[in-house]
Order: sequence, then C-alpha cells, then structure tokens
Amino acid sequence: MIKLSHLAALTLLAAATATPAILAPAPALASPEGHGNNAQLLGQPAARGTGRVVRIEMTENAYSVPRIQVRAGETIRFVAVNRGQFVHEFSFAPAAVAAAHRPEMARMFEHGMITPERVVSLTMTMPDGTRMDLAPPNTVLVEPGKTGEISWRFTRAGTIEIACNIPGHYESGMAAELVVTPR
Ligand SMILES: [Cu+2]
Repeated sequence: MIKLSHLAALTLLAAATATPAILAPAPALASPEGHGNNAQLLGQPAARGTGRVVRIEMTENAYSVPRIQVRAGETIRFVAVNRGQFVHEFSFAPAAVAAAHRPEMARMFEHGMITPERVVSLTMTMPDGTRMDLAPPNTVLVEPGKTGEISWRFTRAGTIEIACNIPGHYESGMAAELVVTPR
C-alpha cells in the first residue's frame, strides 16, 4: 500500500518535471534570438525570390503537406499561402529550437504584436530591454489571404521541423517534416 502510493507520487513528479524540461530554453541549441543558427537550419538564407518553388498551403491548423523533401545543394523558395481565417506561421527549425521559441511567441501575443487575424508589429522592445524579433530569416508570419516567402540554400543533410508557433497551433497539429537528403 505505502509502496504503491510512493510509486504513484514518483510518477506524478516525473510527469510534472518532464514538461518544463522540454519547454525550457536550450542555450546550447538556440541562438540568442531563439530561432536557431545556420548549422541547425541546414543552410543559410538565399536572395529573396530565388530557388526552386515549393508551395505549401496553411489552414486551421494544418499545412497542406505532411513532409517536404529537398536535396543538400538546392536553393528552395518556400511559398507559404495562408488560406485560413487566422494568422499562421511558416517556420523551420529543429523541434527543440522551435519549442524553446514558443513561449516567446506567446509573449508576443500577450503584448498585442500579433492578434489572431493580424500581424501588428514585427519588432518590439520589452520593458526589460529585451528586443523581440518576429522576422528571423527562417520564419514568416502570414496574415489570412496573404502569401509569405523564404528562399533558403540547403547545404547539409538532416531532418528538421516545419511548425506554426502561434499559441495552440503546433499543439493542435500544425507541423510538417522537412527532410534534406545528401547531395
Ligand atoms: Cu497556425
């Protein structure tokens, strides 16, 4: 009897500590902005409007494809079309980097930089002097009916994640896989 409840308590404790550990910022992984560095992002930004077009449509709360596959050495021009009623994000990063960035996104919502239907401001200086940036090169926020673009040159093979980090969206399944195969 005592043994069982002790076990149950341990299980509860493990469950309680597991979630914050996942959500906590990962300084070893994330850049100071929390959006990932170029090694984590398997390449670097390319000139706007260049690259092979890969189109993805966004609705509530899903991407039109579960997986995008490209090759190392390719420049890809992601064209993200928002066919939904609400703002959605097209952002690619390792899952842990995106998870670390989501609390920041929640704060942006709280401060009114983004509303469910509109992107109000892309940068903001917080009362504590921290600067928030909604426009890192691997991320685009797209208002309903609009299209966002990212051109990116992939140089490394790997698998990362496409995610919409607007509060609640990733949690309801707004994610896809981005696979970069070796050249
Ligand atoms: Cu979304």
